[in-house]
Amino acid sequence: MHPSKVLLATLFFFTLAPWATASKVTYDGRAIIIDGKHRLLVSGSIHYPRSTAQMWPDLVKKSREGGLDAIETYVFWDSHEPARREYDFSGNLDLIRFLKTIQDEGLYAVLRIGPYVCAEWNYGGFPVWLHNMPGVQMRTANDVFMNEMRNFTTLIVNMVKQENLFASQGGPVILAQIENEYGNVMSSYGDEGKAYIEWCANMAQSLHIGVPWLMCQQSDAPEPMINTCNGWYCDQFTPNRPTSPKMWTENWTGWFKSWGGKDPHRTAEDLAFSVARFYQLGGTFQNYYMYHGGTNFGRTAGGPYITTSYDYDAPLDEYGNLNQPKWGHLKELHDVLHSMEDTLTRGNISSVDFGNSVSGTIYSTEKGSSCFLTNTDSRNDTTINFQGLDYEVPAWSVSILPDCQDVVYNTAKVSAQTSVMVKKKNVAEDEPAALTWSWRPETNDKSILFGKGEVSVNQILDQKDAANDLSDYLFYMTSVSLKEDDPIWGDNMTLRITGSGQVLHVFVNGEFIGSQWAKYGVFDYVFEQQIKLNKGKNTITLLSATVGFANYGANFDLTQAGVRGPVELVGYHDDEIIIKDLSSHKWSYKVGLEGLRQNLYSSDSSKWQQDNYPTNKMFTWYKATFKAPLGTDPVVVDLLGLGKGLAWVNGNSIGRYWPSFIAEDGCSLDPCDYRGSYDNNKCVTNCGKPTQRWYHVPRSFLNNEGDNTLVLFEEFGGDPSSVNFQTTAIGSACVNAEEKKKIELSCQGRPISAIKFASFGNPLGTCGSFSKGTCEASNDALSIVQKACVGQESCTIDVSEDTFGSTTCGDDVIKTLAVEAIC
Ligand SMILES: *[C@@H]1O[C@H](CO)[C@@H](O)[C@H](O)[C@H]1NC(C)=O
Ligand SMILES: *[C@@H]1O[C@H](CO)[C@@H](O)[C@H](O)[C@H]1NC(C)=O
Ligand SMILES: *[C@@H]1O[C@H](CO)[C@@H](O)[C@H](O)[C@H]1NC(C)=O
Ligand SMILES: *[C@@H]1O[C@H](CO)[C@@H](O)[C@H](O)[C@H]1NC(C)=O
Ligand SMILES: CC(=O)N[C@H]1CO[C@H](CO)[C@@H](O)[C@@H]1O
Repeated sequence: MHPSKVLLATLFFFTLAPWATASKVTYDGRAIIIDGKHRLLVSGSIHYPRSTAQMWPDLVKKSREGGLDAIETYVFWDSHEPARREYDFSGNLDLIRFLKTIQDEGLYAVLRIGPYVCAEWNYGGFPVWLHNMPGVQMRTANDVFMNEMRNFTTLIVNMVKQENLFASQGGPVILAQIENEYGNVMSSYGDEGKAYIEWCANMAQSLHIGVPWLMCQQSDAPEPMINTCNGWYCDQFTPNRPTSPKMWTENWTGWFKSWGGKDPHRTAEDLAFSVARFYQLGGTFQNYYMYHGGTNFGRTAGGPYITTSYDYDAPLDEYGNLNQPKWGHLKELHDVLHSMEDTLTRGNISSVDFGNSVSGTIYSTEKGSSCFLTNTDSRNDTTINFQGLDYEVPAWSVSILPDCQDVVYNTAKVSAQTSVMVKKKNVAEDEPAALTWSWRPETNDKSILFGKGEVSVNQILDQKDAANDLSDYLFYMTSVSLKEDDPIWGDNMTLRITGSGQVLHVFVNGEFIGSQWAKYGVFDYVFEQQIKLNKGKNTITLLSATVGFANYGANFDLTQAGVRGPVELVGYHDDEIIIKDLSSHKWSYKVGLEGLRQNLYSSDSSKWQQDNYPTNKMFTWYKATFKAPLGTDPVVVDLLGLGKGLAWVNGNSIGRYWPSFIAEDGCSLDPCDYRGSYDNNKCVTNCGKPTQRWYHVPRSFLNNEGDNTLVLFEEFGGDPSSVNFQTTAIGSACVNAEEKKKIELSCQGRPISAIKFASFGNPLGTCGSFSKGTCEASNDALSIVQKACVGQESCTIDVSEDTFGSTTCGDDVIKTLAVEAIC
């Protein structure tokens, strides 16, 4: 088409679309019905603030190409309303732009407003000012809370309505959600909880959005809310009314990571098994949580202790690259399921039990039948006879037979490519090998350590109350006067802080005496250290650093953050223990840090020192300029050598960093076995290595021409000398597929440069270590694959004797093709 015609066609489409295509979304006991058609829908979660607006089109496009029908997102109240009635919908908080990106790609959207969202997001998405409103009680029948929740929910609904984005207006939003997993915690709220959930339902209904509302994990969801399932597996789930379809709003594609935690990994085989099984047993809508996890920029990570990376082992990795083979294996499954949409959403269902954990399900309509065969045994492969034919059903797998004869897909047989991602320096030749650093201490003003705060009360405060979430850092300061005849006086005196904060740094009379932080899920530690006090007045200063507020559990919002106390002096007198409790002394509070107040991360202050920078020095700011890595591949910064702190690139926060936190033990040496029930402790990796070493720097944060600035606030002390920027991209691609499959090899937009290995027969090994088996095809597989692929961005190969010639393997061997391609 002529370019001007493309433009005309595009204009035509966008002008007409909003009012030309209003859709009616309803449901019955089988499925969501859109414009009279029963739909089998596959959805995936992408949280817009966990990437950048510049990344959205590519993420949504890759989602559509992966076979998704819909994108699901939460709405993040604390980010949108950082101060009461002050709103932010700019940059990656532009919800409307995100929904329009979904619409432009032709996908549906599921809008989970919450506004409580959990999501490993700071404070579950609640703004901390809400916690500080007088009389508020969260998530229960409380007027202050309900008024704020209605106010925000209405605001969001009105914004979406104004842009005609509900399906009833011709927009992409087919479903919305109010509250979130309340059923899990409701019993803790008693009758008030029941009244609250009724109120939620009525409030949502009163907003007249013209599409159905969902409530996930809410077994008593009031009519007409649809109750849905969240979990690793939802095949056994039944909605609370026969008139509601079986829907799965959160199918965990992997898991999140905590500081000190291991890297979670859910295999493509097991994830596909859980999805196929759900659709086999009558499910018609499922959502991947997450399809793209992304990054917790700024201070958005919840927890406490959720890492900055929210990769989630999702089908699209943190940077937006395809996570292969997961993405491709699921795409094939989605394509097969969609081809059976009519039969699965309308057909009569019957089931067959073959014994030995093998069962079948047959869906039939007047037009034909589709079948599933499942083996839920976690060890034994089984062969069964079904309608006169023998079928081998591997352990822990589902076979799909769209015509009830040919197995088109088996969840345990992966023919999608495995991609090996590599990091490269990709810098211009004239770039120096190491960055040049300038630095400055956090503050030269020691007065802060001597008790000069902003407010004082005779009690130890929750950090949320005292700092209102304006910073991770809060100083708690008090003084204690001792006379020589004080019974506690002596050489053997300790300062004991029980129920400590997440991270605690302690100063006595302005001198640092020690730090401690929660490790491996144990948040209630006791800090105790010998101290020397002066006669007369002494100051005790505690610097507490939070690493995300709690986001889950009954009354999670009341979990105290920061120093909890008691704070005590412990002394000994004539072998007797004497305890002086300082908890109700006058405590003075100051929100830190000075460098944050001065915007050191963005301003061009002249106070940076150019001389030799210090290493392993607490509370130090570092700054360096750098050139953006060449090309367009995603960029990461390697922060190995540093302790803990905050990082900014050109004034944009890339999150908290903590490479010195080593992931705990507990990785198995055995290869990961997809068979058997998954949970987040299975198939973990990265034990004994930094929990997170690389941090995402979105391309849109960088200037391609000229200089960029990296600023670090180092809290623990570290050495920035080896900090460097790298790009991350696919390095090689492997397939290992059975015959009769058509496989595709792709270097994701760059040419395949070489084929390192190819063999058709019974090759051995895994990606990176393939070797020839005992039998092989007569033609040279390597040169066939080279001819088809080298120089191409992608190539397709028919895995058959037609392509590779006959083999000496014998009929009882299932022949496979193994290929390793270099990108
Ligand atoms: C939200 O509250 C403000 C007052 O704080 C009010 O002006 C506004 O109309 C309310 N919005 C809705 C949708 O109720
Ligand atoms: C399901 O079975 C009933 C009873 O045999 C039949 O009337 C109906 O047409 C069937 N439905 C479909 C979609 O084939
Ligand atoms: C597998 O088959 C064997 C032999 O029939 C049986 O004893 C065993 O319980 C089955 N299941 C597992 C998980 O091994
Ligand atoms: C302090 O005194 C206690 C009680 O007598 C004793 O157990 C402890 O070892 C002493 N510590 C030091 C460092 O002297
Ligand atoms: C009950 C439960 O485990 N809920 C979790 C569901 O998954 C989300 C996302 O990972 C978590 O935030 C919830 O805690």
